[in-house]
Amino acid sequence: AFVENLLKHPTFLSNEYTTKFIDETPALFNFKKRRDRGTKVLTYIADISVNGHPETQGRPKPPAGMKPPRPPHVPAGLAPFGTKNLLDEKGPQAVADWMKAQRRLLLTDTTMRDGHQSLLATRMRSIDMIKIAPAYAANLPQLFSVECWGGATFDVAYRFLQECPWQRLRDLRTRMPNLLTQMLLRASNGVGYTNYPDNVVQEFVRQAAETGIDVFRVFDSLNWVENMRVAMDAVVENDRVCEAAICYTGDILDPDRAKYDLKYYVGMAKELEAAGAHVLGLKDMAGLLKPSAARALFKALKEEVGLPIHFHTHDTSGIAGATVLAAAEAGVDAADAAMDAFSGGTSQPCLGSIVEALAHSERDTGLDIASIREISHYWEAVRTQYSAFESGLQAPASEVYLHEMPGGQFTNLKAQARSLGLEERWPEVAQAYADVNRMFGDIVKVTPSSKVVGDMALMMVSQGLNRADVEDPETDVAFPDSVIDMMRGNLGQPPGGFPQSIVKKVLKTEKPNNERPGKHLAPVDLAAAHKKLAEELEGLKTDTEDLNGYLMYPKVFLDYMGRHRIYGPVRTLPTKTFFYGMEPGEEISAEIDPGKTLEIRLQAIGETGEDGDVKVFFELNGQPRVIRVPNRL
Ligand code: BTN
Ligand code: 3PY
Ligand code: ZN
Repeated sequence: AFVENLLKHPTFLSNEYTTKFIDETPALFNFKKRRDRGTKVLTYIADISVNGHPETQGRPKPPAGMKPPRPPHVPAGLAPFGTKNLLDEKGPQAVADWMKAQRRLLLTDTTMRDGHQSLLATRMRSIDMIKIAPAYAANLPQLFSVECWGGATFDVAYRFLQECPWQRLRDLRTRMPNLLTQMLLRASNGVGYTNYPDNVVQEFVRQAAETGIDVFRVFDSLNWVENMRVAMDAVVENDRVCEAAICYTGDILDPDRAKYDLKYYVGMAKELEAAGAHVLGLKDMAGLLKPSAARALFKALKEEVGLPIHFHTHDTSGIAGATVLAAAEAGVDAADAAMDAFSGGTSQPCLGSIVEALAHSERDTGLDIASIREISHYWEAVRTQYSAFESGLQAPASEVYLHEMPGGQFTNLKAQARSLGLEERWPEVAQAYADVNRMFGDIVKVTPSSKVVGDMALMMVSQGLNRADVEDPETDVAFPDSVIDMMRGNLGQPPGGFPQSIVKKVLKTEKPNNERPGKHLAPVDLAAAHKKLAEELEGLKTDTEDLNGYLMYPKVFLDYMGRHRIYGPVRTLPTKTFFYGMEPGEEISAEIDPGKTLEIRLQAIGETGEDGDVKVFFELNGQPRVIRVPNRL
């Protein structure tokens, strides 16, 4: 019973697990008088300094004496002509044509999205991105794009980092005016884990385009083109680059995996071309594409499809660099890589090494390696601050070819297995994951379908069930909610549908919906939703960015706003302060508005009083301030 409850707990289901004091203590929101932003930020620092941050407690600490990351100096406003200028001047089709005309291999830097999503549980804060953005603009104008938004970053920003994802995008946009910004969009699942009504997806794309996204990589977690059209059409309608992605799974070289063969991929590519994509994405989310398979696949795609092709992979196996080079040889137009300090393992292959490997060759990237070293040096210092979120994965893992887990899920599922006491039995989890995949008919596994397979695998291992037990009509199996939801058809249909036998076993007599889920979801009345949001926030003014956050994640957004009222603009704090508070005698500054900086000095932390409160003594811009916070330790 314990395991089943845990498996169904929403926090567990969202793949995130932490103790969140605030969310569980509504009394904290009963503030009467309004307090200024300085006081709010001091309250946050005082609380963390006394009680610690719930997410870093008991986790590895950054080294004592760690210096704040120092971005390289670049002349203000330097932004040589780049891909974004091309988009603004000539539109998305011109960008696609230009891609195809390049001899060099174009590169996308994923550090600000998939890099930290895959290595640091998506915990990188905006301030660490914003500070380096001008160096990208000034020194790497030859990049195809900077992937910096979407995927899990949206949800994690509100939920765990106490910051607004839209503001992050706006800040990056202004500091990289010459570079294409790129996001990952889960088609009808938006940046969430379930299908949304069509007009919610459309409104989200409209807002993302307005706030600053140029390239939308759109994918469906079951490779169902039917389920991608609404998102794709919205991107095209907003005059942004529509990169429609095929998710790669299986192995085209393996005759036993004939479901996903070369013909399958070429067929889907043609469907996406016909559906209006400007660019074809090949999204190898687990890093399964082997070098010789890449040669065959990209050769065929280049011959059969007119679109430029953009390759995304993960280095979980350790061999992704070779695959990128093979793809380059076969004529792929663009590839993803992460800056050196955020590359390798479950992240993307190493950007600097790809640049070096191709230098003086036909596909020379034209990127300046000295600038890459300088920027990666900065990222190295950034990464040090987040040691609490490192997964501890020490070496490449050929095991990925067995389980086929996406980069972002691998370490996450390992951590979940650990928290269920299954750490020693990881090989069984890996095998169960592979077995569940076959039982579900061999499906694409990527957010959210990967989570469904992961939930099922953990359930089976913890309950000692194997595939035969699950499939046996005589055994009663309590399936995780996510499995029931997927078999109902709420994530859409995989190629060929789900096997009848498993659908029957999961749904019993209930009939699944085999049509596009969005077809049956009533549109949301946006004006009414905005009114409801205003009521929830007692009249606080919100804009359409807020509304879009609320539409994706009502509770996550409202909780964020509740904490924002108490703690104010904590996104402006240095990362060390955000996660560890301050020491007596320490001084920091936080720019809460352009030109308005708080100079904060923590003088002393008092004893805990009779009432359980602690007085924390600060100087704020030279003025003494005392903040009381409860001692919860
Ligand atoms: C979260 O992880 O819940 C978001 C960050 C805000 C957490 C604050 S820190 C001060 C207070 N104490 C807690 O245990 N949570 C909140
Ligand atoms: C996401 O959906 O967040 C992914 O990174 C899928 O690979
Ligand atoms: Zn990825």
